[in-house]
Amino acid sequence: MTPIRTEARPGWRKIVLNRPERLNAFTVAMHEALAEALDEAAADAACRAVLLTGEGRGFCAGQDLNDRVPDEAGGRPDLGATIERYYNPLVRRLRGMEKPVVCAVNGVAAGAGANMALACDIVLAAKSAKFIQAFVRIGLVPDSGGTYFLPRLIGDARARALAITGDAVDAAQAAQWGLIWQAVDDDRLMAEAEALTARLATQPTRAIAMIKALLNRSGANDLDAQLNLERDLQRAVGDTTDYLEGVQAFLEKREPRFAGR
Ligand code: T3D
Repeated sequence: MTPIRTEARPGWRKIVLNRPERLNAFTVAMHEALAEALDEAAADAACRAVLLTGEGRGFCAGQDLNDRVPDEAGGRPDLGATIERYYNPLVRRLRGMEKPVVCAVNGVAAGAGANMALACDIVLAAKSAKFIQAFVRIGLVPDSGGTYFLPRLIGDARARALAITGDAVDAAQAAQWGLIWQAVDDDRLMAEAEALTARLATQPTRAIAMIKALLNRSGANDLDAQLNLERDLQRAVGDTTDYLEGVQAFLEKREPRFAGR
């Protein structure tokens, strides 16, 4: 069974983590297949939005711990090397992709699985889903951007408690805290996530790419630097066909037909 499944839809792609028997935990093969699927979506001009989700009852349980047993001589895996080679590039791919990435968290999201979801642009979760900073439960620290995303999304007090205790947060609480966009009834999750992704695929893609770039920089920039960046990107987006269409459609009192360029 292939660890990643991609479904092409009109204007967008659905990428499914596909190791349900292990709650879609990461192996090297799954990392490599996911990287390839994301790169293909990024490179395809006809794909203007991406939906990421998991097969089965879990979203993603982080690193597959079966791959972390010391070898017969007691040799330990170099965790820094796998972070460098797989997890950090994954977060950078999601954040850096010049199109919106929706995440439908269909079940438990633990460890790097939880933080991969937080790296996406808009996160919907089934009400039965849980987010767990599971790292401390096995003697590790949060990775995949957890210590970056958590305090920015939910504040220092909640970030510290979640990271230090490894306690689970359910989807409703996560939405109330601002960790995710919405908690959705389980039987509505996929329809709502697909409808949202399909809608985003009809929006001004270049503008969305620049919105992502602005928000990605806002945590590190001071106000002056951010104002300058807004000026520069507004100048750039003002040259797109979609901007002309947006203004024209407004003046003609009709819905815009954005081409994504
Ligand atoms: O290593 C590095 O390179 C550094 C990077 C690290 C990144 C990380 O993500 S570290 C964190 C790794 N993940 C975890 O520690 C989570 C481990 N899993 C769990 O704590 C629980 O499975 C869950 C809380 C996620 C879900 O619990 P529950 O009760 O709903 O399901 P379960 O029964 O525990 O799991 C179902 C099956 O999936 C089970 O297999 P079985 O018994 O049916 O054959 C279980 O062993 C398997 N599974 C779940 N998570 C993992 C896993 N197998 C391997 N690795 C997993 N992470």
